[in-house]
Formats: sequence, C-alpha cells, structure tokens
Amino acid sequence: MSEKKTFFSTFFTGFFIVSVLFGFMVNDTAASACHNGATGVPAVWLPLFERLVKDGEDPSDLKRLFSAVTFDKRVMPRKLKHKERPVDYEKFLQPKRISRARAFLARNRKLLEQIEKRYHVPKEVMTSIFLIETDLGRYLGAGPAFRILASMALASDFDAVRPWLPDELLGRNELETRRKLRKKAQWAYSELRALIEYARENHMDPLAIKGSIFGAIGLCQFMPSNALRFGIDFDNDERVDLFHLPDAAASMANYLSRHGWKREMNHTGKIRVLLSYNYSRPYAKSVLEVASRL
Ligand SMILES: [Ca+2]
Repeated sequence: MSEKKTFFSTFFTGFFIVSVLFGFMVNDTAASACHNGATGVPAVWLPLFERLVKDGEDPSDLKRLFSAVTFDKRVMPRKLKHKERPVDYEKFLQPKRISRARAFLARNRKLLEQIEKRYHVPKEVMTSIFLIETDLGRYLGAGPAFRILASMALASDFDAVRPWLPDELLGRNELETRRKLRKKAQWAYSELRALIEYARENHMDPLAIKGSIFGAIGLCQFMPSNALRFGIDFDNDERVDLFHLPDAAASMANYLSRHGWKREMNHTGKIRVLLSYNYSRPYAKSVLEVASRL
C-alpha cells in the first residue's frame, strides 16, 4: 500500500500558480449551476457534493465536511504527471530503525503474539510492515484523507483539469490521459465513499481521519475500502480503529491471511502474499529482510 502512497507522492510539483485560475473556473461554473451556492457548500465542491447526494449520502453531513476542507488542486494532475520514484527500502535496515522496531516489538509482544496465534502472521512481519508503512506510527499523513480523496474524485472532469496538465500528457497522449484520469477519479470516488462509510460505522469524524498522500489510513495504511473489508475490532470496543494498534495489527494480519498467508510458507509464497499488500517486489523483500533482523 505504501507503493501507491509513494506513487502518488511523486506526482505533483508545479500546479500552484495555475491552480488559482482553475479554482476560479470551477467556482464560476459550479456556482452558476447551483444558483450562487444555495446549498451553502463551497462552489468548488458542488459537482462532487451533488454526485454524493445523488448516490444517497446525507447532504447535511456532506455540507459540514465540504465546508471544512479546501480543494487540493495539485493532487490529480500530479498523479498523472509522474512515474513512481523508486523507494529507498535500504533505509529501513539502518541499525537505529531496526533497534526501534525491536523495542516496538518488545513493548507490544503480548498483543502481537495473540494476533499471531489467530492469523498465523509472525509478529516480526507485522512489526516490519508497521515500520515500513508508517515508521511505527510516526508518519500517518499530513491532512484529512477526506480532502485528498475528494480532491482526486473531483478531477473526473477532464476539461476542468486540462489547463493544468503538462504538455506531455496532452496532444497525442490525450486519449490515454483521459482514460487514466477517468479511472483514477472513479477509484478515488469509491474510496471517498468507503471512507465516509468507515467513519460512520466506527463513530468517527471523517475530518479527523488522517490520510497519506493518496488517502491510505491508519497504522496499517489501508485504503478505506480495505478498512471496510478487512478491518477487525480486536479489542472489542465495537469499532475498528486503524489508528489503534490492536485493531490495526489484527486487520493487517487478517488481510494477509485472507490473501493466502499460511503458518508454513516458503519465501516465494510469503513474497506473493506481501505483493498483495503492496505491489512492489523491493517492498516485499524488505518486509522479510527487516523481519528477519528482529
Ligand atoms: Ca476496536
């Protein structure tokens, strides 16, 4: 999952200047379509707000959410503009990180052993993933996942973002760019709806849920749809809180188990399952390498 995170994090560099213009254009269009913002929702968000309401979301909740966040105009163009930058997984093998991971494992040994017993995922592997995904919970993203996902979902309109797309994505590449943009925006819209549902089911304020640059949430860095599908309430407080270690670790182990992790597995089998968590071979190899040093 961090692969997507880094994939997206490499995407955006030079959109601030033109984004002002973009904002005005979207505002004007949306405001006129909604009789000067009669809903009280900031004009820039109106197309997305209306789509969500049409799909059954509660308008009053949405009004509060959209009034609290600004549109990040850089997200989607950046996503289309850059290729994934190789991640330096070697850094996770630094002695200071390994030693912090060992301390984390020692601190949480009892809990992780309980989870290992249920899902057969070794505590060292869980600890390693926590280290690589969020630096053991130190980095959970800078802003609300809602803002990130909503900003990407809003970019479903190619003509709206066209002025901010770099030349190499236009011209003879325009058809392909349109296809990618549509696909990514649709993906972001589904994840946005999953985030709203996850927050509702677990009595959380969506605005309080931090997300990575592409909207992954929690210590285990799940996309919201995976939080709904694989989330586990391990401490039995009737909510799946992926920012709380018992639930995050059990959810991670459940995900791996449901993707084929077994008590007895060879190296190739483990790599295959880890690729389902994050489709990057260096990532999967690093998870096992770190785990072997704990
Ligand atoms: Ca819980």
